[in-house]
Amino acid sequence: MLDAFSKAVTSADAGGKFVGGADLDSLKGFIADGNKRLDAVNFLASNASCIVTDAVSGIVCESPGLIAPGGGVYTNRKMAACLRDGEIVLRYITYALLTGDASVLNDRCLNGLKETYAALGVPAGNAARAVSIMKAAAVAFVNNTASQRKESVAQGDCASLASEVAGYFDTVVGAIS
Ligand SMILES: CCC1=C(C)/C(=C/C2=NC(=C\c3[nH]c(/C=C4\NC(=O)[C@H](C)[C@H]4CC)c(C)c3CCC(=O)O)/C(CCC(=O)O)=C2C)NC1=O
Repeated sequence: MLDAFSKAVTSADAGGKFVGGADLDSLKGFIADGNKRLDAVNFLASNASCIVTDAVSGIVCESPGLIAPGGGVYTNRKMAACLRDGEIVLRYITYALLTGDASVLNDRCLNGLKETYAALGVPAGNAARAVSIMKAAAVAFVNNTASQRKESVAQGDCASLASEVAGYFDTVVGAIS
């Protein structure tokens, strides 16, 4: 597992260099924005079931064949597996957001997922679409613009955290597409 700090050490050591300059500046920024980051993680974690169920019902609305016989979430067992996968992906994304590093997401969640989906006949396009709906919701939660679920928190600029989290969702889409 690599986080923003250990990554700076690993890359400095690889070059036999001290940690300094731009590396330290980016870690300073990481700490300065720490409370915002923790709030963002908390907003996503505490709204996880809302984010996931909304995305899965979204793909079913868009592609009703998913719940017809033979469809990707036809039968309760498959629907449950799909909702669970959404929760798993979101959980690993919150780990990445917490640490500022996608390696745990890549190593423990995405590694081999495309092949697993192909082997089981999970429709990759619909799965990617669900992830992008979750992305839109997550960005709204991080920016605290989710209209029905505003958090009372000091207002601040969370644009860079929002684009960071968006990037993790893009990583997931890229890995399963
Ligand atoms: C380490 C982290 C981890 C991941 C990432 C994971 C994913 C994962 N998703 C699976 C299945 C599945 N995943 C889905 C998901 C979907 N079907 C759709 O049509 C939708 C597009 C989509 C939801 C958005 C479904 C339906 C299955 C069951 C497929 C089947 O058994 O026929 C399976 C096969 C085993 C099982 O059914 O539990 C794995 C391993 N498991 C893990 O432990």
